[in-house]
Amino acid sequence: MSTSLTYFNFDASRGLECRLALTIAGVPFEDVRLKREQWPETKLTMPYGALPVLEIDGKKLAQSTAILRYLGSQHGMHPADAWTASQHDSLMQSVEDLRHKMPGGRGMPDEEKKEKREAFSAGWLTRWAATIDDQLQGPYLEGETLHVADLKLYTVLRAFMTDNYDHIPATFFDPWPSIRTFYEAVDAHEGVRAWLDR
Ligand SMILES: N[C@@H](CCC(=O)N[C@@H](CS)C(=O)NCC(=O)O)C(=O)O
Repeated sequence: MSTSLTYFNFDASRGLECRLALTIAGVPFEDVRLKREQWPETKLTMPYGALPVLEIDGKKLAQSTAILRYLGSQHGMHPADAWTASQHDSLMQSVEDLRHKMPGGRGMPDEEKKEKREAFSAGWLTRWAATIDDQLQGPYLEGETLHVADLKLYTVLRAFMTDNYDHIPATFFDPWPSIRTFYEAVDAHEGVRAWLDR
């Protein structure tokens, strides 16, 4: 069986969470990293014209959450119980909401970005954090067992914790200690470290 994961040449966002899932599931895969200049032409060949795309024996699967669910179901990293699985899906979808709602696209003047991000963090993001905090059994979402939903949540939190967003401090999640505990536990997971420190 030949497996590849195509994404851009950086370890973050939707590409990182899928690479982590493949690595931790123990699936050998080709880590295809596109250069920006390769994208316009490659985009035409990808379902929905976006990345990441998982390819197994010539068959393509797009959409990061679908990729994670597939890998999780195949490798014991997505709950077998339908209700619990749906709770994980719901959380993963909320991570996608966060990515889409984060204000401050390329070219936005800094003053406007500051105003929008401060309002976003005081409002939508605060509510999101409280909702996530409520669900974490500790250290991971479902206790001691790592699931693909943990990898998606970790990946989005990592961008905040590593000070990736202007005007939202890396300490933003400090009022929710279980989020910090969660983040540190996934960050220290041997499979996550093996990938990030390689
Ligand atoms: N809903 C999709 C979103 C995919 C997406 O927007 N990917 C970005 C990179 S993270 C992308 O391909 N951007 C380039 C483009 O849309 O042309 C998913 O979850 O995979």
